[in-house]
Amino acid sequence: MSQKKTKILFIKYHEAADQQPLSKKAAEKLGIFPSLALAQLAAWCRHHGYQVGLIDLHAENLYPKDAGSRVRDFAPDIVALTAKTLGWPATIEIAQMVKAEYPRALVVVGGPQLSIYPKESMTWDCFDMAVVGDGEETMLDICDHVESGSELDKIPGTVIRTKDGEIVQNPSRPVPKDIDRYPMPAWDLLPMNSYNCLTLLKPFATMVTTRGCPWHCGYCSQVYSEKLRFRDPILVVDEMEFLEKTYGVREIVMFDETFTIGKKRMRKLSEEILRRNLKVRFNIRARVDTVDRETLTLLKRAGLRSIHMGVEAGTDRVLKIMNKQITREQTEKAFRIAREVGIETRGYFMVGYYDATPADVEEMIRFSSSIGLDWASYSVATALPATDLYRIAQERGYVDGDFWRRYTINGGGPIPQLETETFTAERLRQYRTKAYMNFYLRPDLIRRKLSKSEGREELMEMLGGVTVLSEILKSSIMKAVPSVGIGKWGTV
Ligand code: B12
Repeated sequence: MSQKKTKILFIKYHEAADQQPLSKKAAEKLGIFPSLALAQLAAWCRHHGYQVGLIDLHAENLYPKDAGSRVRDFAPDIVALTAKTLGWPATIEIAQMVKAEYPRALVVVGGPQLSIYPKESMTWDCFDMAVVGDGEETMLDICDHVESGSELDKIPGTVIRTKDGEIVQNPSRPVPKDIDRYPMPAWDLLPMNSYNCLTLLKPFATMVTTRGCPWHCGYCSQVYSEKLRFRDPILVVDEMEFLEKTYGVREIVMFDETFTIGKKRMRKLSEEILRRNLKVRFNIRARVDTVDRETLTLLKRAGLRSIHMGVEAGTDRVLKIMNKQITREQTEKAFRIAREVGIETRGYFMVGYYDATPADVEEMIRFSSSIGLDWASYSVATALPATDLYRIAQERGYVDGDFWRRYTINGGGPIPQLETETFTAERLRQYRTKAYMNFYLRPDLIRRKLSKSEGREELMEMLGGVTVLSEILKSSIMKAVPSVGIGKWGTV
């Protein structure tokens, strides 16, 4: 394909910009990950002949003010940004920098935040266009319009500001069924050696092999189609092989909310990894009701290093309130199997869901130490937008009206803690500290970790974990964020 003249610069915000006040060192240990959204969109645009560049502010430890000359040097026609709700203020800052440094670029923004508050987000005039939902087809359409110099006001899937300043949302696009059409992320544009996470073998990469989620957990931001779509396992293994051979990647984080859907798919994937004799290890997130001994045994043989599952609560009553659709018994069984198969395990728990009692929280703390986990993460429930939790919190007055809408329009604001009749913010913080202490200061766990540690790397991991944990517990912020979906991946 001949090269087109339109140039697109993708810029990833500095995730630490809106994170809790941890030291730079601790924040880096918690994780600096590639932006799959931007790398994937860059690959797709390049595949269609467009010239692309990518700046990962987080990985390069730059803030928008440091990136002006890079933008001017690249001279983009389009600057493409991504935003999660918590990354919204950081995204605005980049867009404002671009408008100041290189005003002729069209600033396009997409991501979960735009699917929730598309019109409100566009009240910020540093953005020229917002994209709702899956981005590939819409982004390509925008590039084609820019390339041909056509009017940009009627592109499906976008929100625009008209010449009279009116914000108009165009009709949406159908959810793409075949995600195999999209090339793998433009790994060559990413600073692969700058990504970091305490618990991962380096260098590492991340992948997402499915899109959509059919479950409706009450705390999860429902920003995607519930229709599940899968990448062909052979293409997944192609990418794993590429990452191992090209970048020496030692571990891949499979960021799918539920990696283990489809026994046949799991079998095909594992057998293909084994057939190609890949050495790269991987870790996955799963629901406890989607794992079985046969699948985990195969995945383990194929290189599965650890499995993360959302447990969230210690009582079936609270699980029901969360609409998690699992039971304590299923949780015990899933972790027992994982342990017996020899896979490292991590559980995610939530403190302070509405209608949970102190007895429920105490039971969660006890339960989390009783199921043989190697790692546990405890978050204080946060009512993110587009969740049932947020709807209920608004109805009951736990948050002040549509907080996130105001946050969007104001460009940020202190994240509200979910204080209920039962729990003050301080009480929740105490419970979270208690949970961490109770879990990690158990002599049996320390003994088990020391005896299992395969060498220096794992010991360093543990020591690093202690440093980060002590900073988190000292910080006044409870950092939230429920064990998103199936289980959080360990920000806290
Ligand atoms: C990987 C991941 C992370 C990684 C991020 C790595 C990185 N550097 O990007 C880490 C672990 C750091 C992380 C952190 C958090 N995450 Co997160 N994360 C995910 C996860 C599992 C996958 C994201 C991904 O890569 N998907 C694959 C790509 C290809 O899809 P995508 O990002 O959606 O992009 C597509 C479209 O959105 C769109 N698009 C996106 N950007 C753009 C830009 C343009 C220009 C265009 C045109 C289109 C477009 O096109 C893309 C391709 O179709 C999602 C859930 C999910 N299944 O997507 C949650 C999710 C995005 N995270 C979520 C949350 C809540 C968080 C945290 C707040 C959790 C915490 N404990 O702190 C933090 C926020 C950090 C921050 N400050 O931003 C929520 C966001 C909800 C919201 N309202 O914003 C999600 C949706 C989970 C959920 N359902 O609740 N997360």
